[in-house]
Amino acid sequence: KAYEKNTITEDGQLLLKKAERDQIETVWDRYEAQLPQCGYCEMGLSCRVCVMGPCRVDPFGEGPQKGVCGADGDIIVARNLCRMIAAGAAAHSDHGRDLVEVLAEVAEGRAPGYEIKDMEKLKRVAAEYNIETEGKDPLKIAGELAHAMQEDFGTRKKELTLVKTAPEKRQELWKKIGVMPRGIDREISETMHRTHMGVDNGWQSLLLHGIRNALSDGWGGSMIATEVSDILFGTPAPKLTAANVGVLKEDQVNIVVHGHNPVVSEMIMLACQSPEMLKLAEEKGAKGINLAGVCCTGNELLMRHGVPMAGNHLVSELVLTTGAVEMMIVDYQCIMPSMGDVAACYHTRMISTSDKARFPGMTHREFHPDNARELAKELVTAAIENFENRGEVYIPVEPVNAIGGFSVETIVAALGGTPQPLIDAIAAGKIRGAVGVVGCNNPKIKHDYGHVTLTKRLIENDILVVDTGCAAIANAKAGFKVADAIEFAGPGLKEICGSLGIPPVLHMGSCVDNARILVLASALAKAMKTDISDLPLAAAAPEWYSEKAVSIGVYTVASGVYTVLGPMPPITGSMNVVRLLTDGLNDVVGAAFGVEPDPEKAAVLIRRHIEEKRENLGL
Ligand code: BF8
Ligand code: SF4
Repeated sequence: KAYEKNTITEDGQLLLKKAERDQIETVWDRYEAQLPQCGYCEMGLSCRVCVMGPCRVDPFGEGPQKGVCGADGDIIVARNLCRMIAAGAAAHSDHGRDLVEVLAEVAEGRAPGYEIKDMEKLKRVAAEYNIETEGKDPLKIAGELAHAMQEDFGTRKKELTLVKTAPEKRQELWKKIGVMPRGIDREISETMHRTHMGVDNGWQSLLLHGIRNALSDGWGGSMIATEVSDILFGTPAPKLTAANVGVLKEDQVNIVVHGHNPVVSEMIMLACQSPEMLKLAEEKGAKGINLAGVCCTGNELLMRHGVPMAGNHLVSELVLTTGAVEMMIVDYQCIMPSMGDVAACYHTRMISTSDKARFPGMTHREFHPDNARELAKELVTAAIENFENRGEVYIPVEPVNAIGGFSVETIVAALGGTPQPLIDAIAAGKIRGAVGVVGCNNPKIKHDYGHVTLTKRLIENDILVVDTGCAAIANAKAGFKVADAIEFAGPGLKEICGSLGIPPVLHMGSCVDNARILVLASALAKAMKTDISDLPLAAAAPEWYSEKAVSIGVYTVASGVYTVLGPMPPITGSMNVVRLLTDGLNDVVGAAFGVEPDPEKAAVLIRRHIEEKRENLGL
């Protein structure tokens, strides 16, 4: 087999060969076994919302045009899309809630090992919630903030608190069109209600609520997740790190964390650093304990501590085929249910940790704020003890260096305390604009090809790239995140990044950290006294797969940013929905979606868009 068709990465190709030798079934094998995938589902035209169905609408106009209840293609497509938004918003926001609960436990002194790491941020966020901070005990502030944030989740019948950090024009627009998010859980719940049979059967009104639901994620659940993570674990600052499977070490105990919430991975990291554990590792013949990440919990650790990254979503199974991983510890989201099966072929121990996420072939050890520190030590001890059970180890590549940790605070500090120098560089045309390249991997697109190709084309055309999620990992592996990567950039971007000593591609974190990109866009718009939709910005999700990505895409567009998707969402069964999302939304929120699986062509679409925005601004 030629694995060049599956992935552009060297480690991916070599490990796919190893997987074949070891008779490991991977995500690509299972994808092929599913082909051809259901055309009705691909177009969004199948419905199993109720048990009068399941129903399908014939896209060729010959068979049934309505489901048993009478829903037509427009209604079915819109309903399905809204349910994807709700699931994505729920995933991000429930992750945010878990952090808020830890913050509340810290305030009560019931979470040994967790603490307030960024006092300044605690005060700043508390001030957004109108909490008095002067002379107050930080734990008291933390408790009040946790409580106020919990209110944001519920039925406040007003507005989410952090929405007010958006530009004023944007907030007015959201009010005017009726999409101002009220409560995080409320919007998710209302989506489920509206999409029940016989409730909202206007495809436009459904999609408008879908927008409100997505905004409750971006400016609500995700933003809370990011802010509270910074408060508890520190606001990221640039740190040198490394990426690809070569970060695993043959002579050390390798522990890999996979999933999303730093609540677990931070405790594992602390346990790995304890002298007691290091001593035990040495006793067992290892040179040390090597912690590495996969996916977004990896991004959380990379951003704050420079913990290296073994790989992104599509190579998560392959990381195990190295035979070098003593233990993989997972929490939730994007963890393939096949992981336990793969691990069973090696000595790797698999541990699930969340009360809401179980997996076949894993041992379940539940983390809670009160037991996290002790349990982390116990697990790290077990991982060290597993070192002697290793079989053959295959780590076929050397890691690539990368710099991570570009929080908005850091970027603004690098610019000298205000976004003005960035605005000046954009105005002078040295930087044409900025683009967020975000999202997943998907076996429908050659692994990492979408991210890396698009990013390369953008930076060589003087467009600054900020990235998150699995896109950020792809770009780190491609070598775009070291200061020397300015060699890949056009002359203007090269000059600006060179003088600031930063890479042309800035790692802004995990997927909930797309909220950081919203904050940055908002800061630029405010400094230019305009709305986000006027700026030469765009976003892209070249290899997206998940419901979370649908929610992100929708809140990004609703925030005024043109967004180009790689894989086509399941909406082509309704030309009305397609037209609204790809064009009509321009008149509603000042931005719309594009869909273009070829990243070369996507780059052209984005460059055109950025030049158009520049022209409108008179630049
Ligand atoms: O939240 S980019 S594959 S790991 S969904 Fe998942 Fe997609 Fe990766 Fe992170 Ni985001
Ligand atoms: Fe069929 Fe309507 Fe039930 Fe959907 S809600 S399954 S279209 S009857």
